[in-house]
Amino acid sequence: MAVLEHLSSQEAIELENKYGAHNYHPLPVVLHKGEGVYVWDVEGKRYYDFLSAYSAVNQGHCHPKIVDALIGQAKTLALTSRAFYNDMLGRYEKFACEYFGFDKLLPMNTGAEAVETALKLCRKWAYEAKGIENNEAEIIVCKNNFHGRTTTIVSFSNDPVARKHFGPFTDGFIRIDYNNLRELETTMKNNPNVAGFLVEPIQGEAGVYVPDEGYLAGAKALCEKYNVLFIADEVQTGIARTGKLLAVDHENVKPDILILGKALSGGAYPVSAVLANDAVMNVIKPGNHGSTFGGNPVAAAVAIAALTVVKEENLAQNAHILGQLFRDELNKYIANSNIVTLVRGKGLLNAIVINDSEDSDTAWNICLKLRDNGLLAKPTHGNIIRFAPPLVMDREQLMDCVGIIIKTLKTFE
Ligand code: IF1
Repeated sequence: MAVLEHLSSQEAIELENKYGAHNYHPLPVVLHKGEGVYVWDVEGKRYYDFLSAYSAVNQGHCHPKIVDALIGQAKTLALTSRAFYNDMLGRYEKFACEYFGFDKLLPMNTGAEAVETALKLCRKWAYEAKGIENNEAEIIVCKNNFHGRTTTIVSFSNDPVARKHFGPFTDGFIRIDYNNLRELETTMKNNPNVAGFLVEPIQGEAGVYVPDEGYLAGAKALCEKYNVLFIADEVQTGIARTGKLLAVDHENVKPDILILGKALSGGAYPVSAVLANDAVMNVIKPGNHGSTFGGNPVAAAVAIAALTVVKEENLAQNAHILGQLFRDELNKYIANSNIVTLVRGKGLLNAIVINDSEDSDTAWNICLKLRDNGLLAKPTHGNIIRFAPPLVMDREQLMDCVGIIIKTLKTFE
């Protein structure tokens, strides 16, 4: 079979099965093309994408402005490494620093790399600015967190599937309950070696778990009180997804360290970043950290375009309005439903909880039926289905999707 020969869904799935490592269990649909809020499978069937590559494609599939930036820069200069300067990185750094309101940016590629970068930055700040004794720094994290898949990041996960047989693990993390300010304060008070608090403003993988109002602002105030860095992982919640540019903006919180990924590129390219002010970022010196691809000219051009689209198309406001509509419509249905217990979320990051045990396959079966009805979503943690469409959706399309979702749920009542 020639590599470029047309494949059926079945053939494509068999190839991945035979030659790919089995580190995923995808929904059986083979996608070939995307545009805006839609994707098409290899047989030409069209679907609404209600995952958006886990919120990487906030700007919609193949956004022409982002694709143009990608192609134009790829034809001019793709990679220099950081051994030399390039004429795109500084432009992008200035653009992003002004856009998010920070002094400096450190460019990486994937979300997990950016989280690792933030952890290293926090530790170095702890020893060189806060004055913690070498190797004693602790970083507080939350139960049921998801921050990526490196050995250090899985060290402080409590997901047995993500952790089992990947030890020995990295020390220096204290895990506390999410959404619990009292435990956060006790931990900081009892431990002078705490350097940072790493938190997702909404826990995505945990099932779109939204903390109480005031939690983020309260946590930030505690960080100030105990001279601890507030590290916001906005890899999934950032870039307009929750109805504001950043999810911390809902509580007017400014993180000491901001972690971005995914939609920073609109999904066109792996681009991640860590932002901080000088007092923190300046502890990093030449040789301390880096990446061959981080800050490459293509990434810089793509990120500028992707962030420009977010503002030009008012994606945060659209996510806010459509998200409210989505939850209102689903709540009307849920009032008389036996199969769905609740809908929760912010902006266009939402989830429904299916009324069945965590190990049941009901949510999976609902997703298969949604697929048949032309909408793609994926269960998380057994009985929860996440709904995160591209933010370029319009009201009519959203109502069409609500119709598909309710029609599908009805067949499971
Ligand atoms: C997978 C979830 C989403 C993230 C936060 C860092 C990263 C992620 C808050 C790492 C990545 C992903 C990765 C993806 C599944 C996914 C996910 F279901 F696990 F929770 F988005 F909802 N911080 N999230 O959510 O970024 O290194 O992947 O670029 O397949 O592992 P990455």
